[in-house]
Amino acid sequence: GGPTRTLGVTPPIATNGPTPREVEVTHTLVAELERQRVFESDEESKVREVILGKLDAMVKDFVYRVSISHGMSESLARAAGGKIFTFGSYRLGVHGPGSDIDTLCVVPKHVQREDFFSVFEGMLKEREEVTEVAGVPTAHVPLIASKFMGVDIDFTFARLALPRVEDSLSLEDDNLLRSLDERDVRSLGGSRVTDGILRLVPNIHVFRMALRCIKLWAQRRAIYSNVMGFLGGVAWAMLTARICQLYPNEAAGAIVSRFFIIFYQWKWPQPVLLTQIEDGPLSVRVWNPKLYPSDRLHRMPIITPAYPGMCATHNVSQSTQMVMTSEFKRAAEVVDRVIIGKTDWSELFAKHDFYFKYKYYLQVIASSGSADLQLKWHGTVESKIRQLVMKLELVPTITCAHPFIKGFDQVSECHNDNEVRLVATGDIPDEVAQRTQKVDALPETEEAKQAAEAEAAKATQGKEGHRMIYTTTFYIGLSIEPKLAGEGHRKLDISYPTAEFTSKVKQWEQYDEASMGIVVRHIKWTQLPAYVFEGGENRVAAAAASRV
Ligand code: 3AT
Ligand code: MN
Ligand code: MN
Repeated sequence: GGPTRTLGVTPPIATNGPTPREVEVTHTLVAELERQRVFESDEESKVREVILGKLDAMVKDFVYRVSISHGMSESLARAAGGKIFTFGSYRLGVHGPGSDIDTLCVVPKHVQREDFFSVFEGMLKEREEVTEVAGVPTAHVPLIASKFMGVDIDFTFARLALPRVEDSLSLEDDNLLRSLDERDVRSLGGSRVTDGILRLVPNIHVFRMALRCIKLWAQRRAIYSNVMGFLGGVAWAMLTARICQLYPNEAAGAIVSRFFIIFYQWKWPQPVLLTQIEDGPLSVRVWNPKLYPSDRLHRMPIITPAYPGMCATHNVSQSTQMVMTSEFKRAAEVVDRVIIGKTDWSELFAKHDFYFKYKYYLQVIASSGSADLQLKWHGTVESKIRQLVMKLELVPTITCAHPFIKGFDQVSECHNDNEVRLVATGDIPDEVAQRTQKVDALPETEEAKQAAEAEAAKATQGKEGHRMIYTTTFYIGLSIEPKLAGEGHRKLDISYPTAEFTSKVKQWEQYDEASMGIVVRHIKWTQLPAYVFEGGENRVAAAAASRV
């Protein structure tokens, strides 16, 4: 072929192709990913294509209907167009069998956001293929979540300053952002960033396979979560893309190996960039640590490649950075052994050992009296855990405050006030434990909410003082500085960060003292409840198994 186009902010490190061994380990990697069921079947991908065809027609019909209601002629209303774009894992080509499809409905300027949440949402509800519809117009990125032919679909919306949206429209041009509403700019961001990443990798197939590996590894090692201060899907994709740029002709197995070595040694806070950060037509700020002190606080900056360039990792703290760095190191060592034939890829994807690692854990228990309330309370508390972690990092004896990526939801049938109090503080008596169940999903739709309410009413009906109490428990592992020789008992004092945190979450506008609880307490490893060792094994059996 001709000269290869250089992608990225530096020239590549090496332009050679893979060695025979690198080709071989790439084959075994693909086989392992298949065994781990990360790919969907051909039939499933056909269904997604059919769905997208139908959705694109629906968006055009939506624009047509709104145009007609504005008194436009039949032909002008048809010409107004409308187009559906995708972003997220489906657009990147790294989605699994259960992934949703993230879509962006782009419409001309006479179609309003209100029309989207009335007309379009109404059209969805009328479709026989649709089983769930839930509009969230007030979210940071407003969306309609739905299920279409059994597949979860997220619809976001952007209104352009154009009279028509044609099928040939590309969202690449920064000038499209001119004179748009802030929410439209944000909604366009998801799609523009994903497309930017795809444009900036030298070989899309290699990038996809490597990213599938990195995503599975990060999920298994419990470091895939933007909210908790680790990295989310977009950040993992950008890191993978950067390694692809540095080794443009390598195979996926080799990309994965370089990925761990390079990011273990990366000189943070040097940012990871896929392209130079550019200025653009808006007055919004672009990431710039020289100009903005708050940007200097980012520990592992990974900058999005579409204008306005932003840091996708502003949630990373000292502790989560430490955890990720040690995971890069472990992974680099495992992959070294894969390459010399001393182990196989499955070891890379071994489950995390979070619940074996620490002597002490913090439990953050959020409780309330209804499933509906608990969904919001769970989210509110979850979004503040990061702040608790950062406060804990300031305690002199704590060297690392490691948050687990998800909370555990449960519901307990309580028979009196004392039981309610015990459940809310995490001291569930055996008797109540027998009336406690894991909650797989708190209700997000009106139907699910009513079903949960009906079930709770059935369990407590006519029984004086009986109530269903919902809890979500988050865990933070604590590394404590070892005692110095001759030093007496070291007391761990977390009262200040804990008090700060509880008062912060209680500032939530919907907080209500009477119906919601928030408790932080520390426990020893031996006090961890059985449910954290998912898979039914008890602590002792799980510990024994992890030592094999
Ligand atoms: P899945 O395969 O769907 O699990 P994904 O990377 O597609 O992986 P999501 O569907 O959750 O993950 O998110 C798709 C994109 O939507 C990623 C990001 O650009 C945007 N996004 C997700 N969550 C939020 C959020 N809370 N706020 C703003 N943007 C978000
Ligand atoms: Mn998705
Ligand atoms: Mn989604």
